[in-house]
Amino acid sequence: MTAIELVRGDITRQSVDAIVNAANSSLLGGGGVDGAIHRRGGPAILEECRKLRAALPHSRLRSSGGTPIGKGLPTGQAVATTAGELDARWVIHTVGPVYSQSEDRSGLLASCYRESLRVADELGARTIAFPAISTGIYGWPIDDGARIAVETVRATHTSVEEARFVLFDERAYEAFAAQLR
Ligand code: AR6
Repeated sequence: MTAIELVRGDITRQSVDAIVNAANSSLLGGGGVDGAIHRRGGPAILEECRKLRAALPHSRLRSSGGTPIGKGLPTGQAVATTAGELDARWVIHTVGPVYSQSEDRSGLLASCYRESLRVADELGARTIAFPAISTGIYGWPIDDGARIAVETVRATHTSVEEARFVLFDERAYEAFAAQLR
């Protein structure tokens, strides 16, 4: 069984086998966790992201601004790159769904956690650090985001021994702690 741990802090400071990035379909970087990971991890991560992206099929998705993203990783999927200068072996990039009040996208959010663990298993990672995917720029309410995160990791069969949720602020930490109680 996977042990679940909660840490309040910065995910780029974690020492684990794999750090999960809350990326976007372009895999070319962004703000939030994504920006922090590329900043601290250095250019090797972006270089591998570009190569992975080139091998992806063209996506019909558009960015939130309406621009076609071209080649892209579909929402809910995950891919791995080097962790560059981070204290980890891999970064697993996953694309969370943008929160919608009119459409239930919770299956896609659960898929991010499940697919990240599947990729971690393929790599042989034993420890993994997750951010609260989609709960920042993508607008997912933190209590619901925490519920989906904890339920999905608990329900996923994996060889990962420790899953650490790294929460940036007290509010997010409390939301996850409530799910573990
Ligand atoms: N360590 C841990 N958690 C963090 C950190 C950090 N260094 N920085 C922010 N958080 P977000 P999303 C928290 O916005 O909602 C990017 O532009 C934050 O408080 O990083 O999935 C991508 O390129 C929040 O609770 O990811 C995409 O375009 C959580 O991490 C888009 O943002 C996730 O916030 C993805 O949006």
